Amino acid sequence: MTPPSAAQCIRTTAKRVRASQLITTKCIPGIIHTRYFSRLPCSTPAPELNTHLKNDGCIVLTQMFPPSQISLLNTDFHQALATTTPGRPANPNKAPLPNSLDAQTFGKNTKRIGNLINLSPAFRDHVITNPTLHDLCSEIFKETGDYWLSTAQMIELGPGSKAQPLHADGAGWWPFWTMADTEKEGVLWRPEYAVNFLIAMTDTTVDNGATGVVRGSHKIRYTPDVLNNPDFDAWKFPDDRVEQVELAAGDCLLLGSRIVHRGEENKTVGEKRGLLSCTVVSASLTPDEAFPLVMEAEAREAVKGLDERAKKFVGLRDMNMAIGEGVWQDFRIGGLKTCLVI
Ligand SMILES: O=C(O)CCC(=O)C(=O)O
Ligand SMILES: [Fe+2]
Repeated sequence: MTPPSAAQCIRTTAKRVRASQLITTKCIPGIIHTRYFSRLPCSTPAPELNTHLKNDGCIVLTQMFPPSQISLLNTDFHQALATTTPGRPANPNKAPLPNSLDAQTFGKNTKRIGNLINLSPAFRDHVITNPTLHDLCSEIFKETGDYWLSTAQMIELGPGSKAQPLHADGAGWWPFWTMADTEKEGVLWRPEYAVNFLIAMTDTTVDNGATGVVRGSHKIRYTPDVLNNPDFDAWKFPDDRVEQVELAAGDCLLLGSRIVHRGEENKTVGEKRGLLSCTVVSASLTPDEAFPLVMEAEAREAVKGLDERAKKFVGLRDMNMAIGEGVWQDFRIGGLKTCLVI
């Protein structure tokens, strides 16, 4: 199938928003949203973690980050959040969404910041180097090749913010809408191309807005006519199908590209729920943030001391794909590694 044109992509996004508007976010009293998906320690072998991710659409990695690293990250993030306006996307250059959807999507009292590569030394030292993240991504993306960071955003969900519209994160890239479902040895084969590591910076609870997930929604089959369907309703689920996944600070809820989910309502009076979202995509796709171009002198100097995986993760190395000659290549002798001197 021909990939959609830019105009089609824009229309798709608009439809996504329209569909999201139809979702009921009313809370039904008495329903307890505390069932759990697989909760596995980071010492679990990556192939096993990946099997759970494929089967369930998401998993919890327990204590992926120790308290000392969470504390350093929070110190950096709080400083940046102090001067951030709530109810806006992480990219301050973005125009507001149509029909005043900003508050509904980004949370009326929720702050989001991107540009963490420049804003946070702890993010550079401890997140882009995290061994579990890399071991698992190597396994998840091995069907297509290398992977890189698309965007990292700190989300501080403030009291009074309502639930987000239900959505699947992979929908930001064309394979979500157009990739055919293929059977391989009797099993549905869909190479994963985008995942979101939602890392808890505070404990997340049912009351303060722990992420809600729709069990089984990663198996929805989207038909090609979805691109032309103004009544798209695949993400409309009643509230009792949305299970909140509580996390302790340092845990990570890892979402596959197709699982339907949302940030939930923060019903507390004064608690802020902190979640660091790191979206990782196949290197065959374009990331949200242009890390190699936006890295300022301090960040550039700091990443020089990081390992090769971390450098590749933020676009400072040539990318190899399972099929084809590679992407993001430097054809000069030695490639990006030699020519960038980073
Ligand atoms: O805040 C959350 O719990 C989830 C956020 C999210 O799903 C998103 O922004 O894509
Ligand atoms: Fe999401």
